[in-house]
Amino acid sequence: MKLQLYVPDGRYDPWIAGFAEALPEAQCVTWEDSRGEPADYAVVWRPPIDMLRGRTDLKAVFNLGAGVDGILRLRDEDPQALPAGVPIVRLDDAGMAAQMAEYVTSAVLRYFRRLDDYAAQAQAGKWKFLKPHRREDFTIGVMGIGTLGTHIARTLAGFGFPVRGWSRTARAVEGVVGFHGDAGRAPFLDGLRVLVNVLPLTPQTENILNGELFGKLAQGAYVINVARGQHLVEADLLAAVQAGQVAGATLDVFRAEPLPAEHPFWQEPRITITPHISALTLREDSIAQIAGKIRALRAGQPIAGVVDLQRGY
Ligand code: OXD
Repeated sequence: MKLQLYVPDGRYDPWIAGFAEALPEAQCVTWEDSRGEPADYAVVWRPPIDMLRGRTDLKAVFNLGAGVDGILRLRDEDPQALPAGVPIVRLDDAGMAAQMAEYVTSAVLRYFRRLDDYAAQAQAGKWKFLKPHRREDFTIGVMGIGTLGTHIARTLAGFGFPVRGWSRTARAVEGVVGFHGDAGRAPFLDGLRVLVNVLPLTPQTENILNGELFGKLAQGAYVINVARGQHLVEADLLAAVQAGQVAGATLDVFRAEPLPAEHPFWQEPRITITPHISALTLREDSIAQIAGKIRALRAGQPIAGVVDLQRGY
């Protein structure tokens, strides 16, 4: 059995060592060293356009992340870029849900407890009480109730916040008020104090965080984007922050990464920037999950995380 790997940073050694341990029966090769050779499985993150085209030798393509846009968007460049009939499998959770819940919760609590305001006061040597927000007025909306979004919504509900969830189709999560589809979008957004985006990136969700949406949130709402930069119309967010409609934002993802030095977000103190770290791919967990799925496939068993190519996630 042959596994062909592609990671954009070219740091293959730990992946090869990990698969050698988790799946000793497999020969693990890099795409660069085995271009043109058949393999049984590809394990990739943001593969190059010519890696998967026509690859009917593959039994499955494993994506080293939760979001599969880096693979599916190859079709925009070349409609034949993906091999017909070969399943694409995303990581489900693999340690990411807990990391994302930590990240989002810390951003929410920082805003809820006014810690940025206190930090600014401390800089100015000012000791001053600020009126606290009321938890019961602090409705948080999570857009995207998949594995990661469900964990985030449950974690926030565990702090006693009123939490709403929005998804394409109806999803029931205990302690979370569910909305779905186009009809559910306006009531979901109405008056939210915090909006958290964890949606998959698809043509339907691109640019979904825009001025029109910000206008439906409560005045002075807070925006957290941990999904993809292409969800956000950056100029609209900047305008909404400058107009006070949005109080601030914590952004982990951007249209261009690394965020260019001249980007206006760097100059806006109400926007907190992190370099796409909200949920790192944990190598050991990912290798264990992929090895388990390969064994299941070889035993003819079903696996979770197979991407619906029409739906786009
Ligand atoms: C992912 C990511 O999709 O890291 O998993 O962005």
